[in-house]
Amino acid sequence: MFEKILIANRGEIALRVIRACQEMGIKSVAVHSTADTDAMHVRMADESVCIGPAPSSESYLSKAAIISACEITGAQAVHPGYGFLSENAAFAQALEDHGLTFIGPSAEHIRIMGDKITAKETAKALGIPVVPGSDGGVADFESAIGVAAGIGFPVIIKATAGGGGRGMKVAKNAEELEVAFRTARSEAKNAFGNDEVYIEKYLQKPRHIEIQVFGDGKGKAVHLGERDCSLQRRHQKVFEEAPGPAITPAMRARIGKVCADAVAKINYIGAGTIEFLYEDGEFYFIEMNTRLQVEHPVTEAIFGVDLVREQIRVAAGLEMSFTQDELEINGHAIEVRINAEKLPNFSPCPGRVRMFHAPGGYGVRMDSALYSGYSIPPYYDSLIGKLIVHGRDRPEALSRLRRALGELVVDGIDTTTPLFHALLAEPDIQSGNYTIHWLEKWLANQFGN
Ligand code: MV4
Repeated sequence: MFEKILIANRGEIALRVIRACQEMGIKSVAVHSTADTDAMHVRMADESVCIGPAPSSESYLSKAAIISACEITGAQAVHPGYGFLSENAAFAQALEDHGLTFIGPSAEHIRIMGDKITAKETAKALGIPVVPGSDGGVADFESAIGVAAGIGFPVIIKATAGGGGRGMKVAKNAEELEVAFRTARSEAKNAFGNDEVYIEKYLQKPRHIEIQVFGDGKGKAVHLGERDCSLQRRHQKVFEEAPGPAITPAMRARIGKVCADAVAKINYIGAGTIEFLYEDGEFYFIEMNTRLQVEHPVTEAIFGVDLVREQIRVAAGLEMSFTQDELEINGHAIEVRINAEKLPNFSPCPGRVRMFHAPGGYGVRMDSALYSGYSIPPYYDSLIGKLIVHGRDRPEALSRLRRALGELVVDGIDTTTPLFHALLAEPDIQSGNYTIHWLEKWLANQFGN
């Protein structure tokens, strides 16, 4: 096992990894920018290294600075958290070249899944159901029309180098396709320096369902069910739950096995998430994330598994500490993202937190790096906490969430907390009746924006 791990991240996820290290008897090294000298992850780690100025491009994204910090401190492995360098194949490779372990999948697997066309081809070849569409990139409008004729309108044009919803265009007919195709290509060129696009059948009312997978890198893999992350605003998740309200045990077992078998076959190591659109009883692969996700705690809650501990174990060459047969769902979990943002426009709201009080009690977990008196710097994303509740069933989780939100105090700045009080009053949220479009429509009705 590693003696010392460096955490190449900040905020709540850095704390999450430090806590796993502490429980495993592993020393932790925090890295931080000059804007984060007073950050909680620096205080909580055994050691810390300043790796650069406030902009993440010169600190949390600096491969050289992080590798130097490993050399200075003697850290043998790096946990990247999510965001920053977590899905950077060159970083995973650079660590390996320096004799360090990247706690995550191989550089090759990161690269494959980072290119959306290659990811889809790989998924398809591994037996994962994909959205009907073009075989690879579509070079000209004539080919685009040909693809649309085959699958039928509406279609969606996506940038190969895109992801997370950037560079997508929907076309309902041939005229719209002509404009959409040209715009999508030029926007992709501008945004990603790569104008390759592909085409898919546009699903009109799907849910976003993602399957948590975990591999040992030696041909064994399991799935840990799904999360329903359909409640998003501008491709940012705000509310996630497991199990998915629309997913039956039979559907879970079927798609879960397909996903576990697929990642086993490629000797995938560590945590991964296979994202699907789910409509009318069918799953359609869209992307795979080769990292630990923000919403991993809802899976941890219902399966009773510490995913970060397992990531560290397999990275060190140990076995996973469970088999598929031992994994059983217990109850229902919900996570809400507490962001330093002012409603109704979700404008970032950094600043000094006069008072912070985390909710507690049975079935409540608050992952946050806040403390009373802390000043949230303006340079990084606005997530300041994740409130995760676990109950015996969905109604109990919802009641517990309402109760826990009532205990949360973040004084001095605005947060997204009022949004969740309002959502909990909605019959569709209470019944689990929502798709990927529900939240944006609801927000437009509430605030007319
Ligand atoms: C789609 C789609 C409908 N049909 N693909 C958006 C983010 C990116 N990961 C995939 N996205 C979508 N792909 C087809 N063929 C609708 C979306 C989409 C979406 C997906 C998940 C969660 C929220 C979303 C909001 C708008 C559009």
